[in-house]
Amino acid sequence: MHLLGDLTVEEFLRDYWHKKPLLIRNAWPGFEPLLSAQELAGLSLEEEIESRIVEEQGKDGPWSIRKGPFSEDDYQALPESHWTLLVQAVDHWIPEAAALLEHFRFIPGWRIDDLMISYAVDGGSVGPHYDQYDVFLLQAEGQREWRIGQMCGEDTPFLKGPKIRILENFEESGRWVLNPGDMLYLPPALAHYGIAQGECQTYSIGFRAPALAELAPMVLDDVMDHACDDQRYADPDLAPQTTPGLIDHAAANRLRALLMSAISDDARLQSILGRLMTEAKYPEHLPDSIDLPDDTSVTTLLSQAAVWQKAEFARFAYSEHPDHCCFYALGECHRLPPENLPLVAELANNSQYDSKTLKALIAGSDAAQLVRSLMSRQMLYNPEADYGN
Ligand SMILES: [Mn+2]
Repeated sequence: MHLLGDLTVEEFLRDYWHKKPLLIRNAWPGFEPLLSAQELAGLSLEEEIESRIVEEQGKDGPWSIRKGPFSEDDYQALPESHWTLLVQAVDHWIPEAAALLEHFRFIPGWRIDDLMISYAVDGGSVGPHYDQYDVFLLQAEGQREWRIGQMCGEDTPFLKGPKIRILENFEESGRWVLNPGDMLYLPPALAHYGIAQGECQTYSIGFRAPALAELAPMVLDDVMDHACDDQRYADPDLAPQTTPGLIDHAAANRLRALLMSAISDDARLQSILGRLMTEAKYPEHLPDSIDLPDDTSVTTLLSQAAVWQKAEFARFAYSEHPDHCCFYALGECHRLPPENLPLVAELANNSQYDSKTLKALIAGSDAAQLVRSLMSRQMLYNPEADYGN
């Protein structure tokens, strides 16, 4: 099943992805919510689960936001209308929610951020705003009206009072009421405003695009690690100077050439993306490592289950190079011989693994060591076993 209605994946990527909004009626025919409103509220009582409640008229003024964990009393005290509960990264806690994200693998998996579920009572909204992320908004239960507005940017003004970013101006350019199974795709920076019509649940499938400010320190570290003393500003093209104090554009071009040569290696840039994009979303909530018996081979350990599952908290990626391949997990790069490419591809392109397939792909000690380490750090688990996730 693909979720793009009449469009092919190629057409969607060419005409809409990262460019313009798209409404897909009945994208997921017969969609049933994974959790009831009560179960979702239950998640928001948990310490380690990131949740927020937004009230249009709260104690601290319009568009007030509170962070979870919440209590039963918090819910008792809420008004009958005009509030929204947002629960982040539901895919980390509910395997069925992680499985839902698999339907969005027509976008690189390492671009996926999480599944956020929003439950709203009648009139509930988080206000007119924009995000830096691409997002698919899948209507899971009830109805929500979505209005879309203008493209925003750095200079777009926000209301001064609220702690959440609410646009000062919203220039409506379209509106639709979404029913269960309908889906709206929004590119980054497009203003949008969703308002619940009665109780409803909306699933937001968000995609991360790393900011230059996040990437720059990693790029700098990489440049510093590889810099040699003979990589210097060089001016063999120097022309006679009548203004010896001037730093001219030719100087800027020479510096640019030096910097470009320092970041020209694809493998190093792939490693930066691989490490950044597989970092844990909640590093403080990683499970403890488990001790695996030293005298038991990894293939014997894998024989304990017919199927192994990628942990919901884990993000895997890989890259392919002439003389090696890399596997990325938890922000680390594991460098392996080129013959292990089929193994790292299997791990990163899927989220469930046939035990026989994995065993057949483990060739050599580096591969065995990698899989053992994924098992011991609980990034691979046996879904049948009760220690599970
Ligand atoms: Mn949004």
